[in-house]
Amino acid sequence: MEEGPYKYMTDGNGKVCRVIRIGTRKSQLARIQTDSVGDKLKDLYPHIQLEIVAMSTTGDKILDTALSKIGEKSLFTKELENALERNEVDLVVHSLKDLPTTLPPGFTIGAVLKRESPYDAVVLHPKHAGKTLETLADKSVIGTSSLRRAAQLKKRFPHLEFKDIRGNLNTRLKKLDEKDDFSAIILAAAGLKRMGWEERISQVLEPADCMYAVGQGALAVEVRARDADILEMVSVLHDPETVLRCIAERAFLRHLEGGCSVPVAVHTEVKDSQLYLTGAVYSLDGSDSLKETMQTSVAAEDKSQEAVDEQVQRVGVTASKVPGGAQDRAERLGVDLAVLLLSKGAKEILTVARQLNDAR
Ligand code: DPM
Repeated sequence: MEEGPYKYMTDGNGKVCRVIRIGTRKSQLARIQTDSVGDKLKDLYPHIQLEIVAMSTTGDKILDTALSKIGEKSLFTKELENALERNEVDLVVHSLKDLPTTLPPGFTIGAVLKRESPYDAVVLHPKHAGKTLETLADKSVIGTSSLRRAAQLKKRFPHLEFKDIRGNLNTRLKKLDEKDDFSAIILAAAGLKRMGWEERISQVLEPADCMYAVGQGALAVEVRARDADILEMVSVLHDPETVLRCIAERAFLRHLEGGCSVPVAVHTEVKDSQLYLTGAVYSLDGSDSLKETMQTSVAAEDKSQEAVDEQVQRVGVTASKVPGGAQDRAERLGVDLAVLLLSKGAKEILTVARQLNDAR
């Protein structure tokens, strides 16, 4: 048997095989997301042994504070990364939108899976069935602790009020249904679908009402950057179009120096080999905002012209099977759009938003 920090097991035929351990948060959504990636790996590699290791993270423990107020950037990821570092797990499944745009050294995103709906959805208190944000009564209270959602929706629906709501999806739906505090809550459509609660979606928000968060709706697999075997194994899970969109979105957010605590929103689309990125920043009440769109070609280029460097990470993502030139252009697009918004005053808007949010 090979020496090393890994765990091995003997299968029914006396053959020694490596056990692949997947780390996950304990919430039901995290378990569902992890199982779906585990099932895909099982289909692709029927001989591997999978083991799921569940743990709590800071983000799961601090339930009474809005996410945007807890200074820590890697709220949902730190404990899982510690376990990766100590070889207690070999890969970790996250919602891409919870992963900081700069990962700690030694880690990389080895797969970004095909994106589900990236849009936000309205879930109504049952007594308001049939209503929309537009038709809810004046001063109806909407639950969200996302500065991004609140900023856009305050501007668009000035008759509504917005209050923080925390906890995992189960807790939030319970708070909505069993109390009278909220008329509706806003959640990512992708999470609701994965939980099997699609029928609770009464309205999917159009980009004109609410643009989504960077990486929203996509799952990411984080691994040790030096673990070539695991990187190779998970690399087949990459969805090329999702990878290019998310590299552009993450490059945009990183260059703006935004985290999960600033009102930044995006929209991306690939059409006829063109990648379109719309990005926006908002003041907390949405009254001040900047929004621009740029595009770039993501056509697969002539191989001979392409500098192949399999080790390059772009905004934390390693995707050696996706054309490197297209990845470079996607990253450049995100940076260029951020530069454009910064030249128009994005920094001032975000600085004020951060200060006001900290003072809340
Ligand atoms: C981040 C935000 C939220 C999560 C901020 C934002 C929502 C917080 C809130 C960065 N992470 O979106 O502007 O509403 O108080 C989260 C969810 C999912 C991943 C739940 C949700 C599931 C969807 C996905 C929490 N992270 O947004 O409804 O995989 O993208």
